[in-house]
Amino acid sequence: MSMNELETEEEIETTTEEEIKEPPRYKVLLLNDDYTTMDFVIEILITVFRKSFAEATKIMLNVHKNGVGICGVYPYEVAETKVAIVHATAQDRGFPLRCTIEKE
Ligand code: TYC
Repeated sequence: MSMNELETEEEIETTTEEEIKEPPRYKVLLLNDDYTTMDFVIEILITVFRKSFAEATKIMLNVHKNGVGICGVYPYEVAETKVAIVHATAQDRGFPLRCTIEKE
């Protein structure tokens, strides 16, 4: 192999770093309000965020108490899709439930 076919050590390191870099992840944050029922929030956490009933109850009560809480962490498009499903479902049922995403 001739010298110009060889990658320099620096090139090899750069390539490797790019290959192992994980895609950025986004937290989906659920916001408290005074009108959405606790049962509906639990239903959303089970169906959209795949939580168990016990975990969904814990998350809902934490948001109720502290104003905001994490439902899950996902790649950007998955997080955005879940937010859109929550907003569409809440609007359909007449609840003002809101959630948002935040880069991890
Ligand atoms: N605070 C609401 C109530 O008392 C319950 C609730 C919890 C609403 C979490 C939104 O993200 C939320 N009915």
